[in-house]
Amino acid sequence: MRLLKTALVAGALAVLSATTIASAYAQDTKIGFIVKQPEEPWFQDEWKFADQAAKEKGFTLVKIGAEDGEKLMSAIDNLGAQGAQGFVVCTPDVKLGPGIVAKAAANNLKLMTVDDRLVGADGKPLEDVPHMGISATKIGEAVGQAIIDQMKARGWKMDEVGAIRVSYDQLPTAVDRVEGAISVLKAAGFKAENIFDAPQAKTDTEAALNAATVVLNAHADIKKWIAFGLNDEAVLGAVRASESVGIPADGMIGVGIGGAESAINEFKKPTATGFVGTVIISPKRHGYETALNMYDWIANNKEPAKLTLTAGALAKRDDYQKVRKDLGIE
Ligand code: FCA
Repeated sequence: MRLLKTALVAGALAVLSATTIASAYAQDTKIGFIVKQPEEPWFQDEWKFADQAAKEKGFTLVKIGAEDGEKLMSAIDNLGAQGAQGFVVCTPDVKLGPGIVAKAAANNLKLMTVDDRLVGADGKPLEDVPHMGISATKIGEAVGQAIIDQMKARGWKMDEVGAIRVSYDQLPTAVDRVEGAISVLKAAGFKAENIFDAPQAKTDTEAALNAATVVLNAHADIKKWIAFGLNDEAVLGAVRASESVGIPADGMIGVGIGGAESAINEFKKPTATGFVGTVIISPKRHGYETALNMYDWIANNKEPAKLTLTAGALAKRDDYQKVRKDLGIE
């Protein structure tokens, strides 16, 4: 009998402590941070800075890579099942917009997007979903200007130069970035017929290399090239392609966007390559600030701004360390 009593008490205690744990657990803030390309240094940096926010505020950050729509949808369900209250996402496909919004609502999760803004069935941005992105057109213009300055410094005649537009036109921010560069090039007298589209199947270096190789082979008579695209990886692909067809570094001017490890590794090479610069954007703002915004929304009911656009700063091989430091991302 005594034994039975002890067992009952122990059982009751176990139930009690389980409930206590559960309620403490429910009070905990858990935030998801889902990215489309976890292997890309930019996204690694975003996670790193989001982690910083989590440490400071004491919430749990759940980092998930979702390379396609299916993975993304199950990641959202998973966050719901884990008792998360919200998530920040850079989606693999912006057209999934309405589906993502519905999935978040079904799981009672607050939703904020970063980098790539969701669009509706009509292709227009879903303006109700808070978003932090880069000032894509302006940053593209800075890329175009950096390329013009470099062409001038090398004494190039614009008419002899070919331009590789590494493109990913299904993503609006990618279009804005390359079109920003093109507008500045055209205004400076660069001929539209010398700009060649190199559509990449994915936003990584290999896909850009493949796309740029097609352009270079189709115009083997052109010996001087410039290249731009949505990120550093796109431009690095074009630069690698130019090297593989025998164009020397002084025959290529590539300027990327990002400034994370892909660009830094290139600048660290002992000899300069055709990748001459990058417009550094801030993974700190995109990672730390969005995570903090989401936390404030959950914990303090403070809704994030509907749209925040961040700036960039041009950096080259000789000054990138300083630019990074100035941006607080060392
Ligand atoms: C997009 C690109 C990334 C990065 C980010 C700010 O998501 O794919 O490389 O440039 O915007």
